[in-house]
Amino acid sequence: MTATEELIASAEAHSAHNYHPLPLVVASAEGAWMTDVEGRRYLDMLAGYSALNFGHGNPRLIDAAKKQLDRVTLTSRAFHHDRFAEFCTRLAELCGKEMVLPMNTGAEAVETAVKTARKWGYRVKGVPDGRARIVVAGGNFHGRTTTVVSFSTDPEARADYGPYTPGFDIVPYGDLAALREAVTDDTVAVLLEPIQGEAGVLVPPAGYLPGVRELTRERDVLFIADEIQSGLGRTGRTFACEHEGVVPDVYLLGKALGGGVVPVSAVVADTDVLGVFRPGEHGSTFGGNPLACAVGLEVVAMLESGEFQQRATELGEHLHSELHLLVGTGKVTRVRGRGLWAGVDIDPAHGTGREISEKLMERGVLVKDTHGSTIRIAPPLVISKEDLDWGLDQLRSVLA
Ligand code: IF1
Repeated sequence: MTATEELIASAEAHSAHNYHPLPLVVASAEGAWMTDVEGRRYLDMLAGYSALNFGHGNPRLIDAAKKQLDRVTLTSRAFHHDRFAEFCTRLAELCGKEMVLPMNTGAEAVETAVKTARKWGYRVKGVPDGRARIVVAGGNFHGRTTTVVSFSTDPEARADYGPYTPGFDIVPYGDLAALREAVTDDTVAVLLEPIQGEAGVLVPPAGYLPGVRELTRERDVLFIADEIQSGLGRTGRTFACEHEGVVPDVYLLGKALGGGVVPVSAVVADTDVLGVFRPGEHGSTFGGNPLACAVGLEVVAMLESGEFQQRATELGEHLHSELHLLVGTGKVTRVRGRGLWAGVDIDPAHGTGREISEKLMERGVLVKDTHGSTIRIAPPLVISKEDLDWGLDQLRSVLA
């Protein structure tokens, strides 16, 4: 057996089979490239589902982490630490909001938002106790906790995990009329991904997000934007909502906020919303820890310059124009997305998304399939134009 085969067999014997990874074993990585245990190199066109927007081993982020490792890594929120205030202040500023509630994973940020919206509904909006409802979209992906999968429409993510948490109404994504119908006096929030990731990088019709903004304002309902995957530079802007000139009441951030180094997530909103919490009512052992704040602060500093958003815009235009040429040849049936983020529907004659991903892997390019014959392309924003072109060459070869 090769080292790869041995490590995969051992992983399969001793870990739950809740994933089906591509058959390579990564040993190291730098920038947009990963190296496996056999010394083969791969271009990373997934970037940890956008957790690695700034690339593997980004020197600024590694440096920030190393410096903090030598000082203090964890205090718990029982004590203040000296990286907390600056992280929260600068992140709030980046979002144009007043307050941050730091957590660790994306799912925890979503859970926190659900609690925030319900508490806000009872304490501020005046919804009768126990009646708060949250409207979400079909095809959503917001995480894997029991409450979050309660409002998933994906049987794979949801089945067998009941009893489910009540209080959610599901409407078709992109359908403003359906949303208007679903909102009642008991609705406390509308929770949406501004671009749906797992659904295949689905961009809603123009005018949808502004329509949601207008409706939620009219009906005194919080607009919660899950920017955990779409945010922090991926689409060419700091937030995907910006493309439509929309400012939600609540931003949910995760993935890239931890710089690909540590899990860092956050709920960001104004004081009239996040001010509902009192000591003891919500929290986390690791949320806002010194290492997380040090890395998160460096991420915020990197985004303040706008250089990564600019890169995503320029390289994104290139990526999408190249992919659209493939639509012209009929090998690709549809391309969706924004910035350095694309959902590519391959003509099923070329195989499933998984088969395409395996063929790309053999050529040294790593992507992730989603439903059917769709692959997702989301390289680190630091990828060079040459590497991006090389990756696209490999896709063309696989489809040749
Ligand atoms: C897995 C997808 C990506 C997310 C949005 C919250 C979370 C996610 C918009 C939860 C997480 C992940 C998790 C990963 C696969 C993945 C994914 F295919 F399922 F949709 F990225 F494309 N909101 N997305 O996309 O964040 O708790 O994981 O930190 O294997 O579950 P988390």
